[in-house]
Amino acid sequence: MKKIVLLGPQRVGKSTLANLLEGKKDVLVDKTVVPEYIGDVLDTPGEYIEHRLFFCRFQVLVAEYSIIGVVVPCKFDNIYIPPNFISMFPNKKHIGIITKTDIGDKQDIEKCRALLNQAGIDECYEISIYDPESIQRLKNIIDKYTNKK
Ligand SMILES: Nc1nc2c(ncn2[C@@H]2O[C@H](COP(=O)(O)OP(=O)(O)O)[C@@H](O)[C@H]2O)c(=O)[nH]1
Ligand SMILES: [Mg+2]
Repeated sequence: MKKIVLLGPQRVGKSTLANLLEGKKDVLVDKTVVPEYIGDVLDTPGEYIEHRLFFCRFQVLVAEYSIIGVVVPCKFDNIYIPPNFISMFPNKKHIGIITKTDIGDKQDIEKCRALLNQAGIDECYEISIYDPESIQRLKNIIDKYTNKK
């Protein structure tokens, strides 16, 4: 099994994170238009969670991955994730990833946690690309759940 699929709205930092998780720093990411396989990480376009049309496609894509990571940014205005969305994937480990914590405060993070909880995800991790320790912590969690280094 590969490690993790990153799923979340557009511009939340999925592609940047996918590269960092695979040890690739300073990669300039463009808008993701198709699913991209980056080592053991699968990076998906925002449309995969924003439009129901893509849900079935996503269900096929995740088959060979252990974890689904739902990514939301610390500060957001208008993000909708269907309630209990994650129940569509009963056999996967689910984690929430709150990005861009460098531009938010505790209240913003609580709002993210509430959004992720509503989507059916209890376990959440906070990261910022400017805080290498936060990325390492997330890497360790992913390795723990996949028994892979
Ligand atoms: N401040 C801040 N910006 C970030 C962080 N992670 C990503 N970004 C920026 O957010 C923008 C969108 O990132 P991208 O990885 O393309 O998002 P995606 O559409 O979800 O794949 C880019 O300008 C990134 O540099 C972070 O932790 N903090
Ligand atoms: Mg992207």
